[in-house]
Amino acid sequence: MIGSLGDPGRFDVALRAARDCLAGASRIVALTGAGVSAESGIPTFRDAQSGLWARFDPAQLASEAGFRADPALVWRWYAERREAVRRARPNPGHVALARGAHGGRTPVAVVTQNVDGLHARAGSDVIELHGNILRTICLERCGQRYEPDDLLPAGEPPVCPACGSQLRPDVVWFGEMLDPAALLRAERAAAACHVMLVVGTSGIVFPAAGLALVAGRAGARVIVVNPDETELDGQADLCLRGPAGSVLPALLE
Ligand code: BV8
Ligand code: ZN
Repeated sequence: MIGSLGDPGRFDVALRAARDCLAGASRIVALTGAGVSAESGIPTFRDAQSGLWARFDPAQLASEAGFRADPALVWRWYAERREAVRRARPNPGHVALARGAHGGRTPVAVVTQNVDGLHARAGSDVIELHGNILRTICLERCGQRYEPDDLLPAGEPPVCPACGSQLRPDVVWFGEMLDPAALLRAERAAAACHVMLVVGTSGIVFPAAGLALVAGRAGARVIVVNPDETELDGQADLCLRGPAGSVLPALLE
């Protein structure tokens, strides 16, 4: 069933059906993507290519080969995105997920593809599949690492003070493995949940998008929240076509 905010009658029917799905659920997981942070002013991964970055392919910039080919360019791209993240605040969608379902009595476990840290800032218990853009590590993984508030050495990119290589953002680039422990926790949560909310993701990037399939195959009800169609709509029991910042509070309150 698809309910679109553009068709209030059908949307209300779909929203009520989604709330019925949640009524008996005690294990709820939210798989989120860039769309849940859009209303916090952070361009979605594909939108992030506006302006100066329009002529670059994100999958090319967000890769080790892309970084090694032009470290200064990729470092500046991440520096711009870090500034946007530091200015951003969690929006009502993040807050609704952090509050949980059933008046806050049932927690929602968040598995996110986002690297902006906003779910944690809203108070969610979150698995970050693709790392965190505000953390910095050594390109050669010598062990040198910087937390979000640590002062970084100068340079675009800075030189690693421990081994002389370069520093890079602590995110998972295309072609890189996800942290096996994080992925295993996410797979277990997806396989055990009663309902999976798939929020603000185009469902293009794997293995993250595959978690919706894991949930569905294990018998969970899958509810997509997105203003547009996604690659995961075919696996959903329900699609609520609207922005996370207004749909999630209505769904979870
Ligand atoms: C892996 C961190 C394998 C970096 C990210 C060729 C070579 C190598 C790998 C591959 C290959 N071909 C395919 C692959 C697999 C690849 C992949 O999936 N590629 C895609 C493009 C096909 N995956 C990988 O490479 C992964 N690693 O497979 O390793 C391996 C195996 C063995 C040994 C070694 C390696 C790693 C993937 C992680 C990449 N890193 N991020 C950074 O951020 O800079 S991915 C990045 O893009 C995001 O984190 C996110 O995951 C993804 C963007 O997707 P979305 O979040 O969905 O965002 P998008 O913009 O697409 O959509 C936004 C949605 O929001 C839209 O639907 C929109 O409608 C909606 N929306 C808008 N407004 C709102 C809204 N929704 C709700 N409310 C609103 N208001
Ligand atoms: Zn180093």
